[in-house]
Amino acid sequence: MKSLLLILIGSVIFGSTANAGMFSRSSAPSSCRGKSVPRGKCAVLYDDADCAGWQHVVPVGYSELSVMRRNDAESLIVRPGCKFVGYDHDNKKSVVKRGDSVTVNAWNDDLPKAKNLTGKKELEERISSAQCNCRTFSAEQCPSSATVPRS
Ligand SMILES: [Ca+2]
Ligand SMILES: [Ca+2]
Repeated sequence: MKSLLLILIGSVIFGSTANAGMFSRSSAPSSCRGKSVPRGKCAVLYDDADCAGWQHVVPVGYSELSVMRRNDAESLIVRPGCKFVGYDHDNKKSVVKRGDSVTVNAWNDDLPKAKNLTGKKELEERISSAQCNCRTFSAEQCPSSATVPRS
């Protein structure tokens, strides 16, 4: 009877650990917690997954990444009320010439959206330019910085 109880407790602990692992993978990347989109800005790109390495602040509107930063970003956070579209190529005038795109949409969110870019389809280490727009405010009107919650 006692050994059965131990097995039961063991499986409960194991089960909850497995769930916690799944949860952290499907929710915001853990090390993005506490990271902020600065006042007046739309999003922040990071060198590595989970908001690690260099960071590049993305303004509202169209912008291009510097030679050092393009084809290198692997995660990002987007201000709530904004939508980020990253493109494979850069071209100020033609959206078509920007090639493949990845969208991270926080348009209807109350909190910043954090995402790891995974694989070719999500333009992992491929983003060269970005179009970032916000719902209710221009760059000048962006409120204070927006922070990913720690829990
Ligand atoms: Ca990188
Ligand atoms: Ca590219």
